[in-house]
Amino acid sequence: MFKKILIANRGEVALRIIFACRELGIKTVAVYSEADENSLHVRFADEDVRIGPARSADSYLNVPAVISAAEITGADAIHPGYGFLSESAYLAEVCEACHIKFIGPDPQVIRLMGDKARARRVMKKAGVPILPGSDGPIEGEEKALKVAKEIGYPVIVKATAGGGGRGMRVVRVPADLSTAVKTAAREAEAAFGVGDVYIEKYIESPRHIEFQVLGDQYGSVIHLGERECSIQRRHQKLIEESPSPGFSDKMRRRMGGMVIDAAKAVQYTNAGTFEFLMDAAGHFYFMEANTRLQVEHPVTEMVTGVDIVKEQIRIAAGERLSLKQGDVTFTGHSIECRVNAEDPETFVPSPGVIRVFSMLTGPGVRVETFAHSDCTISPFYDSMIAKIIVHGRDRKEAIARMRRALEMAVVEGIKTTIPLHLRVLSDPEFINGQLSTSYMERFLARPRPTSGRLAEAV
Ligand code: MV4
Repeated sequence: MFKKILIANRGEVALRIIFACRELGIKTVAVYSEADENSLHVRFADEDVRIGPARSADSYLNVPAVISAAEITGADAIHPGYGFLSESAYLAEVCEACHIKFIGPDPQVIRLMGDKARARRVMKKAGVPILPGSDGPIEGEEKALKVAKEIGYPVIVKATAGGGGRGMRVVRVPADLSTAVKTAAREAEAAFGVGDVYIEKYIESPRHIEFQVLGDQYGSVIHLGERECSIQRRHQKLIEESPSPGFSDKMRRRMGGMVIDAAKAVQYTNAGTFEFLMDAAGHFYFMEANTRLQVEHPVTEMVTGVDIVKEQIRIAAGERLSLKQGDVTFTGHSIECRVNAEDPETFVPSPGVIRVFSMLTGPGVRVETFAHSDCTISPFYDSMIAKIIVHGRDRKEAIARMRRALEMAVVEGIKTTIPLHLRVLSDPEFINGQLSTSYMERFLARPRPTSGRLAEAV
């Protein structure tokens, strides 16, 4: 087992990784930027190294600085968390060269999944359903028109290097295809330095369902079920849950089995997430795979009882998976709300000093946060300040617990998205589990009371 792990991240996920290390008896090294000197991840790590100025590009994204910090402190592994360098095949390669274990999949697997067109081909070969589309990157206008005609409109043009919604264009008529391909390619070139795009059949208002997998270095792979992540706005997830409402055990076994085969086909190790789109008829199609720990991993932990971060560390250290597929059970229902430092009406970031911060827990309530009274929320980083995660015997109890926890949360000094969460959690459509990726857009477009008792109630 590792003696010392460097955590190449900040915020709540850095703390989450410190918790796991402490429980495993592993020493920790925090790295931090000038803006994070007084952060809790620095306070609770055994050692800390300042790696640069506030801007992420100069600190948390600086590979030489991160590697130097690991060398200086004698860390034998690096956990990248999520965001920042978590899906950098380059960091994983440099770690290999420096004999520091990168806690994540091998660089080749990270690189494969980073190329969405290649990942599509590999998944298809492994027997995972994919949407009809181009076999690889599109070469030329004629080819694009030919493929689109074959699969039928609407189609979606996506960047091979994309993900998270950047460099995407929906095309409904052939006349718009050429412009869409060009603008998507230009956007992709600017954002990722790779201008390749591919085409897929477009699904209207799909559900976003993802599967958590764990694979060890001996070829064993298990899945921990699905997460429903359809409640998002502009590709930022707001609420996630597990199980997905209306998802059957049969479906979980079927999709889970496919995901395991797919992970085995690419010799996947460590934690990973396979994302799918599900159409109204219940058909599902592979979208992309994320080669990192995800923000929403706690909902899976709550229903399975598996500590995903500890599993990641054990796997990277060369241990076998601590459980077999047959040992994985799914109990009750879990929901996560991401609390962001944003105006709940306009979503404009609301950095500043939190004067009073309190998030009471209680039965079936878990809070993951780096915030506390008198802490400063920096404008330099992601606006997520806390995750409230609940577990209940069923979805109804989970919703009631979440409402209670949100109602009793106190955050003074900055604006947060808590009022928005409370509105969603009392919406009959949400309560009935009528979810899709267009839910939030419709929800936000709906007229609502601006004053009076009803407005005060929500
Ligand atoms: C799609 C799609 C419909 N059809 N692909 C958005 C993020 C990127 N990773 C892929 N995305 C989508 N791909 C086809 N063929 C709809 C989306 C999409 C979406 C997906 C998941 C969660 C939220 C979304 C919001 C808008 C569009």
